[in-house]
Amino acid sequence: MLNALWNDDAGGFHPASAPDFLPEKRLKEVQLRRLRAVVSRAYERVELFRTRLQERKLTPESIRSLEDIEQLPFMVKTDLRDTYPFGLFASPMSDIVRLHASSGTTGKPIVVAYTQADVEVWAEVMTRTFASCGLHRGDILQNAFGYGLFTGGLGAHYGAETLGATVIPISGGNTDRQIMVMRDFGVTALCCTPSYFTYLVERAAELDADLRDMPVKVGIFGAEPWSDAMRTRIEEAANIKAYDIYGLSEIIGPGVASECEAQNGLHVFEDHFYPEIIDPDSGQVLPDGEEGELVITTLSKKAMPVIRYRTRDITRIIPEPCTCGRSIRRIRRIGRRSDDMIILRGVNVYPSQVEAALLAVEGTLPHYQIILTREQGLDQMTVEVEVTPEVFSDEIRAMEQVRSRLAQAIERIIGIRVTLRLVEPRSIERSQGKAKRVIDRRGD
Ligand code: DLL
Repeated sequence: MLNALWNDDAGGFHPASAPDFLPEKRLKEVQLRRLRAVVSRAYERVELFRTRLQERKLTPESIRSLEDIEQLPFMVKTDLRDTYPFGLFASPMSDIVRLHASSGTTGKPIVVAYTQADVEVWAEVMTRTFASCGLHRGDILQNAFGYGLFTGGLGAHYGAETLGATVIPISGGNTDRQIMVMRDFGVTALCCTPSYFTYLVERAAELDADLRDMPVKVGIFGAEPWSDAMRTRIEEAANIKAYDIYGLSEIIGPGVASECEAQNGLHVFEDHFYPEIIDPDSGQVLPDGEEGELVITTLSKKAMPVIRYRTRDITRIIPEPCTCGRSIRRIRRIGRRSDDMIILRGVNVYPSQVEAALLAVEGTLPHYQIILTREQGLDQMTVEVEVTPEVFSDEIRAMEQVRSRLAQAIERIIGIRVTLRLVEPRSIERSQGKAKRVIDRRGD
């Protein structure tokens, strides 16, 4: 399978031979066959799934067409918490070669498992990810996703090695060393969270190093939302092409979907991950093109099949074909989750909207935080944003200009005015992985 992905003569990824380029009819056949197999496996081996199907008087034989998936119950994050640590495993521990865990915000983590076959599928979808971001053998990839229980580091590692690229497994953190390695090892591509990359750029400048003078040409970013405005900032600051990749631990880790050279939506590797978009309130499946919650079914996972998993990520399927020629479906970039909505004076606000507004204004830096408080029963939002040293050290006038532009930009996007606090560079804590953009003090 992997050999089919690699074509030395073509200098890299060979779209026509990849399984996700199967003609639609053939792809649907593969999806149905795999769906039936995964449903049977979960029914036979996972009690929670079997009980839920029995309650609905369903059996694996009820799945006769792809549309029949809509009869199956959803899975949610609490299912993983309630069965902590191993309750959803469909393989004996002797067949499981890897465990990862995701910490989440409260209490116990969720644990996910992989058989050898699962690890191979993961390497394959990550190979496709890197290939569609333009990487090939000969590239030197600095992998600054965290290695450890987080899926980012090892997920990216195996994919890049399988592609034939040279991987530097530096993991997250130790930023000065990252910059030295990037320069001295001739790094051509780097992957990490977008927020960590903005810190790398900043720290490089402090060390009198400019990423624009280095051979790095591609950045592969994911694991947290980042706006198009953030992408523009990143691409300009480092003179790279910045790609968005998406995934989640419950499904496999990174490698569920990836942008291609068109940078216009993420292709879902739908021979392994079957996407649906639902109305988050009614649970009804929505037609392609409509925005809703992304639900994913793993079609080939052995150790921990996950069926109709409600990701909470909001997106839509893009019905039009992609200019890159790949026939697999795309989703819009994920700007928000259904659970990160803030209700402010009756208006729904998402942190990503605030980011887009902030970064559209000159004089701001890509470091900000949203602080939520509750006063007399009403939610209040304060946006803290760093401004450039020039703005900060200038007379009050420059600050006031930026403040008024920011207030207008935010009001234009979310419809209301918020409290703004302009702070000096380096006042907001830098993250080495996922940035903490929202500080919720409403319960304090
Ligand atoms: O973040 C896996 C990953 C690693 C993806 C490296 C990409 C790169 P979790 O820690 O389980 O897994 O977090 C998954 O992060 O449900 C989204 O809400 C968010 N997320 C991941 N990628 C993106 C992205 C990894 N490109 C959760 N854009 C998901 C927006 C993203 N949000």
